[in-house]
Amino acid sequence: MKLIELVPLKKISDLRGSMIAIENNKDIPFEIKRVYYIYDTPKGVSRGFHAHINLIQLAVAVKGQCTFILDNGKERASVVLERPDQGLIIRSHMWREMYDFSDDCVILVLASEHYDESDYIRDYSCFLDAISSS
Ligand code: T46
Repeated sequence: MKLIELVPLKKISDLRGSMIAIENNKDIPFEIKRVYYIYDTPKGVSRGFHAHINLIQLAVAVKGQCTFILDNGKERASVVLERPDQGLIIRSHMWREMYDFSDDCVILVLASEHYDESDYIRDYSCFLDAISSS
């Protein structure tokens, strides 16, 4: 499985501008149960630093840009999200860190599950233990 899985999102453009529609199980490989967005991130702030046990998500920079680092315990890779027509799939058991948010950055996240704090692994050594025993 590739660390960085980018999904193209079909842009519908006409003289009035552009629109993107995302449908369950069609444009993305899961059913959307939750939507949230991250914005107004102050300069120099980083977010994430956790993995999920079950959750799958799609992250889209609908405005501005930020850098995601994904880490499967063996390799790390980074990607700059900067296009509203491209989504990043973040699978379960994938450590994520987010850096370098532009002032105008808005990250839209579509999630496969409702919010559940018990699904988070917020300690990197616990993450390594979890993947070595899975
Ligand atoms: C992820 C990355 C990309 C809620 O109450 N409901 C929610 O749906 C979410 C996502 C968060 N929260 C609460 C939990 C914390 O008290 O909001 C607070 C901030 O969450 P967190 O520190 O986990 O935020 P990030 O930006 O580090 O991580 C978030 C998501 O939590 C996470 O699943 O993959 O964005």
